[in-house]
Amino acid sequence: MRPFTLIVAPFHLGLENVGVGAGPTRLLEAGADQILSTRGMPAQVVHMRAIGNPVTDLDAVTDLNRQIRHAVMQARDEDSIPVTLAGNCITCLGTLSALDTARIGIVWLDAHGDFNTPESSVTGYLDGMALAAALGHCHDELRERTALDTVPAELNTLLLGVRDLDALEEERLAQSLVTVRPHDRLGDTQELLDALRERVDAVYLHVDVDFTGPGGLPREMACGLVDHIQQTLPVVAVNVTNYNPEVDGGGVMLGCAAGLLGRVRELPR
Ligand SMILES: [Mn+2]
Repeated sequence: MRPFTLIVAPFHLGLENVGVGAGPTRLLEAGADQILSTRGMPAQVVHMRAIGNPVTDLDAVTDLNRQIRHAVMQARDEDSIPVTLAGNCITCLGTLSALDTARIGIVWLDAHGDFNTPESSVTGYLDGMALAAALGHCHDELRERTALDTVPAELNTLLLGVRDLDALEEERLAQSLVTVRPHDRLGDTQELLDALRERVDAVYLHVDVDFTGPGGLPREMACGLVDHIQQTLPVVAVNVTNYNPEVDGGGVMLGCAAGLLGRVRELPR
């Protein structure tokens, strides 16, 4: 059994422990390291540091992604499985830059497409461009500064669980080779995973927790989906993002996020 390294990145853009940046800390308080224990030993926890006086949000994001890249590489050197708790989905760049992206696929669970570019985005929100940036559609400087040199293949990317796409974003996805399945059309997931297994050695699993919970995929189905992914393909790294404890009064989303982490516990070895 391989141990887990829990990489804790409690930031929303440049802000520490604010909004979705508070999610990683809350999950750690809820026992994320215990949930990811191996043979009774909790996961090793590695804390990402705040950047001092970032000039721009992109500087802060770049600094954090470089730290995540280093932590993911170190975990893999130690034959440990890196699981990153982060506020923002754009942290995918840090994790992916530490992996052999020519040989891995991406399974991206999200209520949103994260496939906007600065040109298509209505809001300009960076996280709405995270997958597009990872696949080489925008923010080249972020990828370059994180040393994500080999852009993963669109063809080897599954975007599952979406229910809220912008019109232009939907067009962009339709013109891409990314496979998209809305939350209510996940019936052929196993076939998609089987086909992906023929093309890649392993996958990066990106879990934006907003794909489950109220309005999204029911928690048990979400956990079952994570199980299916891991039963079909080796998962080399996981990011769990976008949990905002400030808008989770009843703790419903905390339960969902902790439940999903518990299923990562069942990674095949
Ligand atoms: Mn999302």
